[in-house]
Amino acid sequence: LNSPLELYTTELGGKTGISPYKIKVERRLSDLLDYFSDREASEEILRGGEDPIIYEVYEIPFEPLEGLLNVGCTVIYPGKVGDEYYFTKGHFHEKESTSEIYIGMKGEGIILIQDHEGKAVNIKIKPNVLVYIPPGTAHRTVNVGREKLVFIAIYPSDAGHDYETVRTKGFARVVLEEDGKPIIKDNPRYKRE
Ligand code: S6P
Ligand code: ZN
Repeated sequence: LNSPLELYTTELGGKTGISPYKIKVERRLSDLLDYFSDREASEEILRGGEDPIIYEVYEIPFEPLEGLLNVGCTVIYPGKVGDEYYFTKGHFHEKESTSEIYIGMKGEGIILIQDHEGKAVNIKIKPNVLVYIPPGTAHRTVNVGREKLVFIAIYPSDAGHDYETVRTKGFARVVLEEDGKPIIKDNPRYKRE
């Protein structure tokens, strides 16, 4: 990890969105089996001997400490499982008071944002758009384009990530391809609290 007392710079752009970075995380279809709506479609792809990369995250993280900011760059590949576009798992922050900033770099996507009651909004992300994600909300990013979706995230290093709520309850909305275009629908499988 970088020392939080030392200044650093990283260059924006290129394949990894930031360079240099410290940590690379890779998420493949097999990591996301509980997340995509069409489980049968997921298993079909895996049975075919493929386990495609869905997204990568390149990070410059600090230890969890109030006042420190982590930077991460997410690269979501273009693609679908059944009719559903590739997306990130999505999460709430464990520390409920923490917010986050996303900055679009490449490609186009939709951020699904919802609170614990399931009140949901969706917002476009693309180059030169900055999105403020308020505290207490789960966020998932969906790549609805034909190229990779690349965006930078800046968030408190002590935010913590609660993946379990989204894994078990799902998101209130899904983004599907219909007639070659993305449409946002209520998720029939969403388990309201
Ligand atoms: C972290 C921030 C992003 C995500 C990344 C991957 O707070 O929201 O860096 O970690 O987009 O998504 P996920 O849901 O797998 O962490
Ligand atoms: Zn987050």
